[in-house]
Amino acid sequence: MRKDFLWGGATAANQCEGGWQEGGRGMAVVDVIPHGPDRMPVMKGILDYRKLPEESNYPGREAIDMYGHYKEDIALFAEMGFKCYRFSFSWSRIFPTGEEREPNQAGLQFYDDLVNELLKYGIEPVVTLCHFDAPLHLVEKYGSWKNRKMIEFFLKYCDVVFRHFKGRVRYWITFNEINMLMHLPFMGAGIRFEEGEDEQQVKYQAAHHELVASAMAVKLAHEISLDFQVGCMLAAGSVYPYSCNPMDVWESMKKDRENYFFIDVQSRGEYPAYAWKFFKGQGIELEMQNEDAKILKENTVDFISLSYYNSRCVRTDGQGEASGGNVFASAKNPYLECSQWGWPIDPMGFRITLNALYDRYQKPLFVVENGLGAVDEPKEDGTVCDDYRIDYLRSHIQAMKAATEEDGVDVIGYTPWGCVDLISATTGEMSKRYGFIYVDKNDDGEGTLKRRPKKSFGWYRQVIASNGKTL
Ligand code: BGP
Repeated sequence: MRKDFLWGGATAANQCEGGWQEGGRGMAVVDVIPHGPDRMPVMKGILDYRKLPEESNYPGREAIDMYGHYKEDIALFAEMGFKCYRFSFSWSRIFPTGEEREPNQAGLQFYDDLVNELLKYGIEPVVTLCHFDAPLHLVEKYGSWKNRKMIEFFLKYCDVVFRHFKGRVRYWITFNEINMLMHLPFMGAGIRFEEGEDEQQVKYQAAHHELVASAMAVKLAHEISLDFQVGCMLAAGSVYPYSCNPMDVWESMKKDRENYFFIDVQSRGEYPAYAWKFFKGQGIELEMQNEDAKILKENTVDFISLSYYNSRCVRTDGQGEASGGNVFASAKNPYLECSQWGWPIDPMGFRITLNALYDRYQKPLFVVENGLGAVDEPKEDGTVCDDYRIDYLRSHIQAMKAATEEDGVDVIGYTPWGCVDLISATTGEMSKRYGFIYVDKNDDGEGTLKRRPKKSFGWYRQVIASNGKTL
């Protein structure tokens, strides 16, 4: 591993920060995504949150209250030896409606304090600008990313934070899992479908706006500081053909392209040929402005960040079971075990995915999410013996090491997801835990919010101390 390898952990404001009404913060889409059976339809943009029952439970509003606990959490990250910490700014904490001319000072102050706390311990901040939390006002008034005006609002926000944190924050990620827009449009991009709307058309038009916004953010960042490194972010995981039937192989290639599409634009600077043909075949017509092609071409990303939880698999014979995994449909792969949530566990798939991305783009890769969501059962004395999590992480780090040391892939860092337990994005549960640090809170929102290191905490500390040698 590189000497300066960025070991750390990752979270996002929408799932850990809470404090939804503190310091003048405005509402964001996460505040209206409930726990329970309505969650998926709301996240998909097919159920309007305004029609939900009054008593709905919104777990993101308090989450694990990192807003009130950040010092304690960062001290624990420092104890593990984190070199970096990936987190996100809540856009509506800085621009409560998204339309203000000036930023909310209390919001900026919160991130000032948080960033300074990290720097105090020598932890490099890695900031995601938008992680599933478009300001709700922009959703209501403009239809969120359906509308080109979002680019302007996003850039105003970027401009403020780039200038404000210049010299303190070096790594920026524009949109978390940009391809999630295709699967969970409301959560990913604040998109809710109106009756009669062509969903594909709406999603790809919104994607175009995000892609232009992302490229313009890269441009702005580079104008403000030559030291800034700006990355895109992909929910990754290679798609395997179920068999060597060429139809399965072809299908897997098409499925991979649905995701690569975004990174092809952000990394190579233009829409790939297959995308134009796809749009034509589907009757999708994108509204673009004259300068868009130039903006995309001239402002590609500096690095590619990714989440990897599992590989996927496709078959075209219509047989077999489906398998779970980060909202992407997949055929069940008989060679793999699954997590308690049915997500396949595939460390070799991690090596394959890293190689595939590096072969395609030849840009540094930053693994900003990976991990096992599992139920933890604290013993009577409160300790959590999460050997299953250690096994998962060990095997994935081994795969990443093989990709770098044996295959030559350039990986610059690794930040396991949910380094402190937080709210699950897909299910809204607290019981789907990823952390090295246990947080006392249950799915009904009860608990003291007390933090406590798990067994994996000490294990990860020695992984970092040995730069990945002691696993
Ligand atoms: C990714 C998201 C994260 C995170 C993770 C785990 O898609 O970027 O926000 O939540 O998946 O998913 P879940 O929380 O559903 O287990």
